[in-house]
Amino acid sequence: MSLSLTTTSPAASILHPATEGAAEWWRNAVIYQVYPRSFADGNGDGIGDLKGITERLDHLVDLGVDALWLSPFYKSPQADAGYDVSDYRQIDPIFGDLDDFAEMSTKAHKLGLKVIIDLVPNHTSDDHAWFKEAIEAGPGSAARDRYMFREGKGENGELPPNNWQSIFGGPAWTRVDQRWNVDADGVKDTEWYLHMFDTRQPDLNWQNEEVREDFKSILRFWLDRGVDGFRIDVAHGMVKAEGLPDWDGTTGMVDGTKDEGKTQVQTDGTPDEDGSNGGGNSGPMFDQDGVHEIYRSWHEVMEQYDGDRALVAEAWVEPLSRLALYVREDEMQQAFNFSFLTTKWDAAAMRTVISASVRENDVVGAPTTWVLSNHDVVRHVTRLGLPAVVEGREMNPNGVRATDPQPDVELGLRRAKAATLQMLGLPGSAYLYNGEEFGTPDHTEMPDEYRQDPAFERKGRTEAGRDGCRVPLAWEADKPAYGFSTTGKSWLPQPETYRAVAADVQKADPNSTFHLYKNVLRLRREHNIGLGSLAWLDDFASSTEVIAYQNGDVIVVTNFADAPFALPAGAEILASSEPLVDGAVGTDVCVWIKSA
Ligand code: ISL
Ligand code: CA
Repeated sequence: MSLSLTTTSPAASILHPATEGAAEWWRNAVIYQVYPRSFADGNGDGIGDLKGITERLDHLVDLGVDALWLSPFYKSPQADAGYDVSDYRQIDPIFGDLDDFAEMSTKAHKLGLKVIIDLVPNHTSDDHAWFKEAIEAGPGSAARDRYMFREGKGENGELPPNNWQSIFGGPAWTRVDQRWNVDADGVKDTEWYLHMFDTRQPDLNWQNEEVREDFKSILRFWLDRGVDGFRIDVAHGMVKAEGLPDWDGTTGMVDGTKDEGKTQVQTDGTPDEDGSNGGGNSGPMFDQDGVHEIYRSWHEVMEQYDGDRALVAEAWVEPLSRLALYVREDEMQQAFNFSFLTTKWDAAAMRTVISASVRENDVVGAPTTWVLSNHDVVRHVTRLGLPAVVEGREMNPNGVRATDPQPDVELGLRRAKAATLQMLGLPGSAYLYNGEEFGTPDHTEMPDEYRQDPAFERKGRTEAGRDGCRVPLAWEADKPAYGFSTTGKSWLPQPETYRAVAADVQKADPNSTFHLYKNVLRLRREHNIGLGSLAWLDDFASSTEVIAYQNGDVIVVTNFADAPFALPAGAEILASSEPLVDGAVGTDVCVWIKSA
């Protein structure tokens, strides 16, 4: 039997009013994340670069996005794929130079695209001049005060200053003499330094005035070069609790088990009423109130420039009411909604997290920043195809490898397309991760010897880590490295499955994932969805497994039920994640229809 419409007219519960009049561009923008290493290789060395990006910018216009965000391209020893910066005012030679950046950004602006770059203020590389100076200068020096150096505990300082663990695994402290022989004068350097990530990523001391001043100057350096905004890495981590108290939780990457009170991003994807599903970091190293003062000061810097420049927070913070504090009027403009990203594929769970997101952001007058995939998580096309997805653990694993349960590829793609349509119909801004418009999956069988994510080794090879979602993109099915580079080189191996998701194959097929994305992005613009409103149509269907909301003149319906859902006769279909069968919306399908 198929599910049907209720006979009474649908009652709407209005959650979010439309934004009136002209608004800043970031309120409704669709922003495309370019992962520079993996987008396009312009010089054949197998690593993506700025020249490659410039050459492929037309694709972003064809797709129909408003802006691009580039993951870090700064000078870096690449111990964490560039999230370990040794000079914030230089481009790493593997990506090009400042002229290549200017060329890329000029072309992007000519094409009408805004450019957001990544800023990494929580930590530097151990190759940064400041850190080298700190090691040289020794305990008590002004140079050491820029970082988090402390004496150890125990009789001879042999124990770390506290029990914090690195997000990437292992202790969050390294003792200086474990790495450097700086006891020339016969005195051992027994201070420890804090690194919430890799040993090569020392945390900065944000109580230090010089650190604060320098980052404002870095903002200006890039604002002067025309960037439209910054994505702020680990935006919830810069300020640590006074006294650096011990913490009984463990720390880690996103992980599929829910465990209250842990710093780990552990979630089974079931949100509470406030939107929390365990997908946030907590503990004395995260989300301290003092961090907001920094963003207020950055807001003032941004204000001095024209054109509504924007800051977007990468903050794994829950509940959503805490996350909303980052986007108060005098702070940042956007904050990635990771509670949404980590929510399982389930009608009630989706409805709960969407409601909480919009409600909490409305309190501070900010748009919600929707996202389903990025360079740190299993791509949603793969994630949603994993077995036992609704039961928990496999929902948000830290990577998938050959020995793990493999995804159902067809189911994953079906659900991912529905999830994307459901997301893009919502008011607010949305981020896409390069390749998702082709249905690009993770490489879930990458041999371990290729892995480069520092978390893989630091976790004792117990989790695959993030390399699977970072594989270079496929552009031309029949070219070497699927057109990623001219030489066939590729810094991570591409699986055979990438042939079907190559851009040229996708663009030639009118029924492809690419054309679905392109069509929906066009509709989103035409119907002013991003600045629109959200009203749940409570009685749209007789089953709670079918959820429907109205945004302006568009109704978005997602069917999570096992049975097909029959649309009203004559319903005008604007877009559908899968073709309808006899006018009915199948299981795991999302449709956009025109409201009567
Ligand atoms: O575990 C998390 C997400 O899976 C978060 O706790 C954590 O905040 C996140 O991993 C931070 O990521 C960012 O900073 C890292 C870098 O490796 C990531 O690529 C970047 O997105 C360190 O700079
Ligand atoms: Ca290259």
